[in-house]
Amino acid sequence: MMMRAQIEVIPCKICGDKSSGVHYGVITCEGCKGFFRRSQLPTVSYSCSRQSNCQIDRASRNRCQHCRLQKCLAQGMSRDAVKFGRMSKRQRDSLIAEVERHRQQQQQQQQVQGDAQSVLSYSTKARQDRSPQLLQPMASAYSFTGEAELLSYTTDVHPYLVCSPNESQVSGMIYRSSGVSPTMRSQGKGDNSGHPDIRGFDSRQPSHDLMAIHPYPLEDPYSIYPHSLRNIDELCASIVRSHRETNQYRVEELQALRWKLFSREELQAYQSKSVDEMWQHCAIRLTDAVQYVVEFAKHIPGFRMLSQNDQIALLKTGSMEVVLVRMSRFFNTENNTVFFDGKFAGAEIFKSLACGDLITAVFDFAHDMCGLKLTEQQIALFSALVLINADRPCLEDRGRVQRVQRSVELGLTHILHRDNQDNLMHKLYQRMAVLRSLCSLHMEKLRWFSQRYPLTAHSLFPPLYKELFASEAELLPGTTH
Ligand code: HC3
Repeated sequence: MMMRAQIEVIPCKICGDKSSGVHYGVITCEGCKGFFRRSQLPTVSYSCSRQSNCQIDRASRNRCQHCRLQKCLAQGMSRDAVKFGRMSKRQRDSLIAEVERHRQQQQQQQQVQGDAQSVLSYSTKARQDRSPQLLQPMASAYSFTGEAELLSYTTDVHPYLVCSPNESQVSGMIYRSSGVSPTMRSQGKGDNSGHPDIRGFDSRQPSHDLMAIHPYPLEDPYSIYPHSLRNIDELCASIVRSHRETNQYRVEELQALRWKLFSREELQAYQSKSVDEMWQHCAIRLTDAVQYVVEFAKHIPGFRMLSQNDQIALLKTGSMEVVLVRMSRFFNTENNTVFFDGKFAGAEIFKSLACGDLITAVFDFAHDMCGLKLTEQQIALFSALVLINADRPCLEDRGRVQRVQRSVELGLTHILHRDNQDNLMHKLYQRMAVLRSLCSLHMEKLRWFSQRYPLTAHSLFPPLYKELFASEAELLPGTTH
């Protein structure tokens, strides 16, 4: 078991102070451990007197309890984490690797002190070839240093979420956790150890061979998969696990918070923000949510077999859609509120975005999705299908995307059949069309905003946000109108 002293090379995930170990599932200092413990008392409620986006660091951490708690929650601190006790072997191994990386990073920093990390340039060529931010390590949405923000080790966060601060190359990040790159893997090289061999799926079901349940002869879409993933159950289990471990919040946690609503004053604070302030605030929140979707995508079996450009093309068009699917998990249909910034809020909180029709449509969609009463497994497979869509524009190898899409479709069909809900499939295809219309409305608003507030759009939105929506909204320097 790793000594506490070793973990302490990793700074507190909340304020950056010297950490003292894993507390409530996250590596924190003693101060933030004690703060979180106190914040969980039933009588405690915090509010922010500013815009709920206070900087939390060693010096400022005591200035705003509301924002400090938000950061604790966002990093995954949870009372439940204690109940899970020891980490799994896989998580311990990854924690050891993270400690080693931090140690190397400290050594590098001593050797090359002062080398500022520059934000990767957004040259047109770079943008066309790869999206420097999109598949970057899980950095804070607003990070301009290029420094990867290491994700905490909550006990239910899959180790692959650990990002190495040293890997600045997109390809390094995409393939890091598998240990092999797609070209090596398709030539039968490399081990498949990077692929979780998960039996967590409903073992009562006989393991279906793909061909056994598909009604018509089909080129085996698994031909691009490693031999370890040779049936539909493992495909589903892999996607469900990735979904579970890349959700910002557990449903049980949200249940416990469902009546924690913003006060009138807090709502006022949001509604008195200027349009560009609120857009910047939501852009950061949206980008945070997208980063979890990127991690989810990377562990959909077959996703990493696609070319990097195709992975980026699918994420650019599908990640916002998956955010909206996931939003239904933290939507309370009894009062039409959504969990946002640590409490539940109605559509009115977004008033200063000046996008009333978009917000109404998004809330209606969330409410409608709740009406389908999807299980977490169904949401997981549906999210994967939303992402792996061979009809998306600008794909290099549509056929390969089609093969992966088909296997995910089979997985979703398999799960719905198992749940005796075959009728849901066509409803989910209808929702996919609604998602596309929501995202084109979102792009329309973003074009309006970037013309009305060019400075904010070009220099105050998170780099990842600009990468995500750049092509359609001309948010990147060097793009011509
Ligand atoms: C979609 C949303 C922005 C994202 C908000 C998210 C998904 C962010 C992560 C939170 O954990 C949960 C959450 C709740 C509400 C979501 C917002 C509802 C409306 C708003 C807009 C449609 C997007 C605005 C972003 C913009 C306009 C800056 O691009």
